[in-house]
Amino acid sequence: VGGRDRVIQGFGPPMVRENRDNEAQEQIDNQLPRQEPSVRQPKDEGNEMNLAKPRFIVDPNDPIYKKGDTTQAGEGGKAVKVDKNALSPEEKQKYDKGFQNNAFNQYASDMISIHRTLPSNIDQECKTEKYHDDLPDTSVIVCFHNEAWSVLLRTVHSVLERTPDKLLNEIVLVDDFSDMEHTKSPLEEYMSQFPKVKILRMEKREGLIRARLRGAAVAKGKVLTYLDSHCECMEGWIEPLLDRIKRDPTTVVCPVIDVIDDNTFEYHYSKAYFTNVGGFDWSLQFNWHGIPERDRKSRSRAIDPVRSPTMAGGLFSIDRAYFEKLGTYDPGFDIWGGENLELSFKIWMCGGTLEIVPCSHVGHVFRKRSPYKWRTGVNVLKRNSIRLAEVWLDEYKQYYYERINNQLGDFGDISERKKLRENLQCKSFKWYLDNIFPELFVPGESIAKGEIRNPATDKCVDSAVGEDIENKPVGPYPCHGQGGNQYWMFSKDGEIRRDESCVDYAGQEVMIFPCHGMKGNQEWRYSPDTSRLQHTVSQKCLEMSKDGAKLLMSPCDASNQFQKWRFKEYNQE
Ligand code: UD2
Ligand code: MN
Repeated sequence: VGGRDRVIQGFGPPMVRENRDNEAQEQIDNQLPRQEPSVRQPKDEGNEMNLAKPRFIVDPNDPIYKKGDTTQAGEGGKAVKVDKNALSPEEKQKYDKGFQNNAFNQYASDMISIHRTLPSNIDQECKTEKYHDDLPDTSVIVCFHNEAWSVLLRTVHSVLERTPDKLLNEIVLVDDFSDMEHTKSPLEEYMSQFPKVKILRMEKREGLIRARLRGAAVAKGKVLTYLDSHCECMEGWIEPLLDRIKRDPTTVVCPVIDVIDDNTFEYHYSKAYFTNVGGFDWSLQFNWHGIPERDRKSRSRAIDPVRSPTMAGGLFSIDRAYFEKLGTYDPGFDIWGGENLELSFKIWMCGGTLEIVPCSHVGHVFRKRSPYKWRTGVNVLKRNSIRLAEVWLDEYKQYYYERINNQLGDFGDISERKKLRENLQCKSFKWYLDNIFPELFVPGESIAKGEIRNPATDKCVDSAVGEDIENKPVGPYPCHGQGGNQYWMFSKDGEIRRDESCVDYAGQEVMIFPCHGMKGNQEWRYSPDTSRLQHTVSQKCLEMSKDGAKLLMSPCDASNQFQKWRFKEYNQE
């Protein structure tokens, strides 16, 4: 593997050309293909390295290349607010295009220096923390598919400028078959100034998981550190991570991922006290939650590393040999998703530890949508998740399959991955749930599950759940039999829930609210004989409006067919 990879080292000596070559620079600005200048000498085999002098590098007038101007937009991690309506029609177009191409505000990013400073109000205790003085070095691997120029460069510079030289072995930029022009020769020329930066090109679109594997295959550092291509590392980000690995190479560590606003590029530093850890739900989606009670108790300081059941996926450091021992990632994972849980489960189940280190901070631009193309005709994320469930979830995989209505489709061959788990002699998923993530609600403990149907109208209780969904009314929707937003669990405590979200009635509308476990407005009673769903506190019953458009709460009435509900599956005890 990796033999055909083209690792492109910077060609020629580091050289920064200060004089603006207008023509070349304009081409970069417009992201047009670069043309050979007519005066260029014919290629001389064997001597090409010396002839190919960078023609473009830095335009001192372009704000992104400025350094040390504390009055510049975005310095100190501050927000850059662009009033779109005040822009000229041309600029407005640029602004819109930036958002379209990236799903973040490229226009704002292009006003900010790629060397910008970040907030200085960091946790006091982190400033005096001491680390091992013989830390291992790291390769920083950044995979990208069509990343914006200023954003990609800011990622690289934040690593170059904030990682002690002896700890940074190299930066490997893995280009996952981008087609934006600036990712081609301009990127090569620019990076040629920095001998530590290598560019590895994929010959076809691999997706981020295989791209990461190819990066790992060429990396030379003792530790591998992965970052997304829209990050900014804070001063002192790497030492706390490497320190944990130095102490125990089976410890895998994540920095605190600070939010860089997708619109203003404001950097939100998150204090140690607010550190969250990673979890997941039975749709196999990653989520964040507070540090569980038992871990809070065992920690003496907020800045102490904290164990995390899962990782978000994009930003972490791992001992290279340990990553290999764990069988890296499933190379059958395509494009995006699932790999973070695969690695997380594997680390815990096969004897390692996964931690978040509150003194290490890296910002990441969180986006609301994915700006790039996925594969057509296949649900990549679902396929990845099924591979993951088959190999690591044991009998618990059924809970995920119920969510996707048992429609597995073709998920490819997983025999190699099963063999890997066997060879590593990993513990069971039950062990993982009992010991590492006991907070997780397990559907098996519920009395009823599946869709909740009103037979008179064939409509089902339907709602999306999740952090952004709170306080939205629950609606009726024609039953679709696909699980998803119509999949509910009726818990022993009388909750109608999906993962951490509960159906809640506080006297107004029936809403989705985070489960609080205190019964109250989230307690319901159901009897398969009456088929009624009665809210304990208000004594009212859930009712479908006559036109089937709304869910109501009404006085219970045994003869009312609009108050009858059927769970797909009811477990008589
Ligand atoms: C999160 C992770 C991301 C990854 C993903 C699940 C964080 C902050 N981010 O999604 O790293 O674990 O969950 O898979 O934890 N890319 C490619 N080729 C592709 C698609 C993406 O190289 O085909 C690159 C992309 O340019 C980016 C990285 O992979 O640098 C992650 O993609 P994303 O930023 O769209 O994912 P994100 O942050 O929503
Ligand atoms: Mn990302």
